[in-house]
Amino acid sequence: MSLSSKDKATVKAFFGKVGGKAEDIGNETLSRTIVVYPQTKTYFAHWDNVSAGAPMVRKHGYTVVKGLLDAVDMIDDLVGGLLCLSELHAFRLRIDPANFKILSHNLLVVLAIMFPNDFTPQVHVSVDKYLAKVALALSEKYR
Ligand code: HNI
Repeated sequence: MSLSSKDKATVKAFFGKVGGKAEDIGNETLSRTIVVYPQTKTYFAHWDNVSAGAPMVRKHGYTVVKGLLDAVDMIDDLVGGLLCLSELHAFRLRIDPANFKILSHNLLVVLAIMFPNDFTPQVHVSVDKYLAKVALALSEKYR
C-alpha cells in the first residue's frame, strides 16, 4: 500500500484545515481511546487522573495529534522522519504496536464527528492510509 500524490495532497489539505483544532481533536481522540479500549490506560498509570477529558489526557492527546499533523511534513520518508519517535515507543515506553491501530481508529471516528462536511469518503480513505503508514513507521524499531 502506498500513498499516491493525490492521497498526500488530500491529507495535507485536510490537516491544514483542521490543524487549528488539534487540542480538541487530541483530547477527544485519547479520551475515546481510554474509554472504549481501557487496556490502553495501563500506559498512563503514572498520571493521577486517567479519565476522559482529564488535564493530562487533554495535554497528551494534543501531543500525539500534533505529532501526527507534523509528520505530514515527512510524508515522503515517514520511516526516517519518525525513527526517534519509534525508538521512544519501542524501547523506552514499550507500547504494543497494536495500540497504534486503536489510536488511529479513534482518531478517524473523532474526525468524522467533528468535521462531518470536510471528512468525505475520499478524505477518509487518504487519512486512513496515512495513519497506517505512520503506524508502520512507528513500529520500525520493534524488530
Ligand atoms: Ni505516543 C509520548 C506521538 C501513539 C503512549 N507520543 C509521545 C510523544 C509524542 C508521541 C510526540 C512525546 C515524545 C517526547 O516527549 O519526546 N504517539 C505519538 C504518535 C502516535 C502515538 C504520533 C501515533 C499513533 N503513544 C501512542 C499510543 C500510545 C502512546 C497508541 C499508548 C496507547 N506516547 C505514549 C506515552 C508517552 C508518549 C505513554 C509518554 C507520556 C508521558 O507521560 O510523558
